[in-house]
Amino acid sequence: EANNQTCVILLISVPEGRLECSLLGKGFIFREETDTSYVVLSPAQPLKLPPKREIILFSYRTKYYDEFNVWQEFNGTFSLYLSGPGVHFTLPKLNTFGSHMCVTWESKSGLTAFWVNGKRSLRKVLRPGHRIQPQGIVMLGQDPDIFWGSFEKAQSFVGEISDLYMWDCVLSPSIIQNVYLDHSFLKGNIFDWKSLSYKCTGNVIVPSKPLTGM
Ligand SMILES: *[C@@H]1O[C@H](CO)[C@@H](O)[C@H](O)[C@H]1NC(C)=O
Ligand SMILES: [Ca+2]
Repeated sequence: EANNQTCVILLISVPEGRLECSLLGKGFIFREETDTSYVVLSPAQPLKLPPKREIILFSYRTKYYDEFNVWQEFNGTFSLYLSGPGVHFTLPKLNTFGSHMCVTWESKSGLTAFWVNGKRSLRKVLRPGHRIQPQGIVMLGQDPDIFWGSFEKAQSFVGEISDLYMWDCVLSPSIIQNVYLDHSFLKGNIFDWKSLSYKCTGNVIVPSKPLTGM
């Protein structure tokens, strides 16, 4: 509870407004389970993309729907949900030395795959023909059950997220492997870690020095 109080004080003392600077070599560190810490990301263009608890990995929510949410479930499977329906994948565990995860979904066919450290899962079909709606909020760290709020501590992310990229098309397998292997690829046209616009709320650390050895 004392920590929560500190968070509130921190919140007040943090100047309003978005930070926009290069995150290259840095990451957002979520230090503890909270229902107050999150990072809101501002896309470079509108989003219109064709342990023993649930963990939200990525959430994009519009007013009434969880448009595009990536979860690690209670049972350890990984899921992508698009405004309701979801598909589930059994994948290698995320590990403490860092894992590279990529999710691809193609609107027309609904083909969905998860990639972990450059290897692709089998593909499944999710909502062929569905369209993701614009004007939502992308959030790391919390799962909003309403627009911009109603978080649950038990679903929060604890750990470190870095190198987030998003494109409005499905990248070829060789490009996805290059993202993992040597970081030489096209700029993310929705999110690009090298020029990300974001705003942290609560207890989220952005180290000032680049991480080494990653
Ligand atoms: C894991 O949990 C999800 C979400 O509750 C469920 O849909 C899926 O069938 C489960 N998978 C296994 C292998 O138990
Ligand atoms: Ca929730």
